Amino acid sequence: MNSKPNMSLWTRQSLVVVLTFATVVCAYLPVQSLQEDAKFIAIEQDGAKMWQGGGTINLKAHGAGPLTFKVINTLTSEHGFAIDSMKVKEVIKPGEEKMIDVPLTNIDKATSKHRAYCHLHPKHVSAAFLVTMK
Ligand SMILES: [Cu+2]
Repeated sequence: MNSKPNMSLWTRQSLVVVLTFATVVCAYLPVQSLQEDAKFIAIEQDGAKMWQGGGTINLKAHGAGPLTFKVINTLTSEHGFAIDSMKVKEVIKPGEEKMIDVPLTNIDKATSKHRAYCHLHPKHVSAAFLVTMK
């Protein structure tokens, strides 16, 4: 007789724990599964070294967190990775794979066209990409 209400109390408490856990998992999962907003790879094509990648990033769908770029240098010497309109300037070592976070406040909202280029070697081909608000 006594064990029945105790049992249901325990069930309810464990349900609360499970639901809390599920909520926490759901809150963090999209951030983790969405690894990067754009990927850039330094490659050599037809004798020209270039940053390849980009695409279109939708800031409205992205939400409030920083943009995350995955930057990979497949070449045998270091290359610069700079985006003036996002206050990004990094040097990527040969073979290095780097995640770069850009706070939304660093992004120039006056333009939707952005350009990732190598500031170490001006001749290297840049990658153009778009950031939209819709
Ligand atoms: Cu370079």
